[in-house]
Amino acid sequence: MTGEPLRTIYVINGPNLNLLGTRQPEIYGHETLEDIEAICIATCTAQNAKLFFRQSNHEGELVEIIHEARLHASGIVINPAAYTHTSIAIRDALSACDMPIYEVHLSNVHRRETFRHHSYVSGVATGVIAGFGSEGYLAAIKHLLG
Ligand code: CA2
Repeated sequence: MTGEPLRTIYVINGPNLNLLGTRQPEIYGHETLEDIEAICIATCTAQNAKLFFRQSNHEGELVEIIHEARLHASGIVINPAAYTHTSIAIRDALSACDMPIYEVHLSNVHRRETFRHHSYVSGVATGVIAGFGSEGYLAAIKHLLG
């Protein structure tokens, strides 16, 4: 044996988050998704944890990634982006995962348009973080690893 078993975190990002840093910095900040990935990797590496950082613009592919996480992860951090407000499929996939799940939003969805106020995901999440920008991802990871 060489120390404690490696913990595995999946950070899953939904549609259009690959465009971060290119438009609407007043809402989403200046960081790109690659910047966020880098700080997530640094946090996980420092805590001897393994990170899978994924993004897809396709609902079915996000469901597949969640199925993968269900088998390999000890915790999930997910920003489902616009699918937050529409996807029962993503909610159902998450509800099959027997591990802590943190829903993260860069912006405070509750002070934005009313269609962003409802989340299909929050009801199956362990916790929800909104409005802290990329720090929300780190807080969720730290909580999972703490
Ligand atoms: O605040 C968040 O993190 C959101 O999940 C972001 C989603 C939005 O639909 C949710 O209501 C809240 C949108 C992500 C798309 O981000 C873009 C960034 C730059 C340019 C275009 C889109």
